[in-house]
Amino acid sequence: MATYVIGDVQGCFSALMKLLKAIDFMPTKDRLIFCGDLVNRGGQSLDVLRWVYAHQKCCDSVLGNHDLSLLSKYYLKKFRTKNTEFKEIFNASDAALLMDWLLHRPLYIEQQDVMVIHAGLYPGWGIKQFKKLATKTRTKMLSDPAVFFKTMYGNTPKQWSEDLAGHLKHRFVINASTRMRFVKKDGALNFSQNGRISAMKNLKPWFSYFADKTLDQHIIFGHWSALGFYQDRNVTCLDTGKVWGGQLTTLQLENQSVFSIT
Ligand SMILES: [Mn+2]
Repeated sequence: MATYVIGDVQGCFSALMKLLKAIDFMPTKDRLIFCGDLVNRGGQSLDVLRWVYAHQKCCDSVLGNHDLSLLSKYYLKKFRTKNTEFKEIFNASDAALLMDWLLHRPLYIEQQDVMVIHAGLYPGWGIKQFKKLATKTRTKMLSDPAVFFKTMYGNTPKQWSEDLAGHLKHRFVINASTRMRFVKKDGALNFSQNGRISAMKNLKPWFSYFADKTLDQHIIFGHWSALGFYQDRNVTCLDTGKVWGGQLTTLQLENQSVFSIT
C-alpha cells in the first residue's frame, strides 16, 4: 500500500497514465491524492475526469482554481464558452455525473501527518481555523452551487478579518485556498504576481510566513508552476508545470520519494 500525492494534472491525461505506469500504481492497493486543477489547458480534461471518476475508490482530489472555473460555468449554465476542453465536458453524456463528483471534492485532504491544499495555507490562519472555515465554505457551496458561484469571483477583500461575513468571507476562503501565491506583510493577498520568488521584493510567498515555526501538519500544494518542486520543513510544492512543457511530479508519502516524468 502506497499513497501518492500528485501535482497539477491540468488535462494532461497521457502524462498521468505515463506517471502511473512508471510508479507501478495498483488501484487495488494504492491511493492517489491530487493537488487540484485536474482540468484545463492540457487538452485531455474529459479523459482525466473520467479516469479519476472511474477510480474514485482509490483517488481523491482537492479543488483547484481551474476546477472551480469549470464548475462555476457548469452550474451557472454558461455552456457557450470558448474553452474547447470545457465545452467537450459539457457536451459529454456523463457530464452531470462528472460535475457532481468534482463539486463534492474538498478544499483540503488530510492523510497521515500531511494536509493537501491547492494553493496553500493563509498566513493569518492556523490549521485548525482554516479547517473550520474551509468546511463552512464547502457546505455553503454544496447547499446551492449556482448561488455560491454567482458571487465567488472577485479579488476583494484582500485581507482576512474576523468581521468578514457572507459571500465575502467565502470568497476570501476560496481565494486563499485556491489562488494564493504571494502575500504582503500586512496580510493582503496578491493576485498579479505568479513568477519566481527572487523577482519579488515587497511580497513574500505565503509559506515564508511560517518559516520560524513548525506546523502540526506538512502542507502539500500545487498551483505554482513557476516555483516548481519546492520543499522546506513545513511545505512541499508539487506543481512542476507539465502543462507548460515541464514535468508531472508525485510524492509518495510512506517513503517520501519524489518522482517526475516529462
Ligand atoms: Mn491552480
